[in-house]
Amino acid sequence: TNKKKLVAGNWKMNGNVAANDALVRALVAGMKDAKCQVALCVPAPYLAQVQMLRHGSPLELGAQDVSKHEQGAYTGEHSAAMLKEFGVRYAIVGHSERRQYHGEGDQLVADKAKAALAHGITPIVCVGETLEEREAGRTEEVVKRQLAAVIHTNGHCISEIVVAYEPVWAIGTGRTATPEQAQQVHAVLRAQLHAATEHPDRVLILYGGSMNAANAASLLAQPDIDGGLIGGASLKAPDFLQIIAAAG
Ligand code: 3PY
Repeated sequence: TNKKKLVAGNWKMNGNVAANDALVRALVAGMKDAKCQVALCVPAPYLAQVQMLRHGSPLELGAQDVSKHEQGAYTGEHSAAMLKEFGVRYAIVGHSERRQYHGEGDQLVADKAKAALAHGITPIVCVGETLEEREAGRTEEVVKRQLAAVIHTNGHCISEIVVAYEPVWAIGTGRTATPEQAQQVHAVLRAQLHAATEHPDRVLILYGGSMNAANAASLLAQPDIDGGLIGGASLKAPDFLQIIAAAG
């Protein structure tokens, strides 16, 4: 497809005011000729800082999570409306680290996506199988179940989401799915979107899981890989800029 790709950095729980300043300035300066869309999903305490640093640049701002609730007694949570006040355009939902370490299930992830959409924030919905599930031949079943919950809860709004396929065994492990392995799953997800919306081609399907400067081009060359969700490599300006260039 010829739509603009999206390269989104996921800083996870990394950064500090000084390092963020240097990194974002280098990115803003280095991505002047970028042809793809670029976003940074930063820890909530740094949203205001990065919003200021990106001012006037096409760099978009993202959060790493969002509450399913509108407001109220939910200590530690932040709402989509709050994120919106800081210029947030994207929010990751259902990253495997949240599914694993914070017990988030498919329905909660779907509800978070809905809360984001209700405030004009694009949810980046993460799906992906564990190594055990892959070895048991259950990859398709798992990712389809995860996406089905989001489709069911969000109805016709589904063409407004971004999907990220992140095989759990490739996250932070340095192991990457081969371009063929990734494409295979992306095609499954695309077919599932086809059945759910008249505009399946609007939905960007990103690959995530140890995508880096060396492997980005071959992954991004696959027909159903519309961009990347980048962990560690998004913390280093030269690496992240190389991935942006590869998404040209
Ligand atoms: C990774 O690249 O490992 C990620 O989890 C990106 O979200």
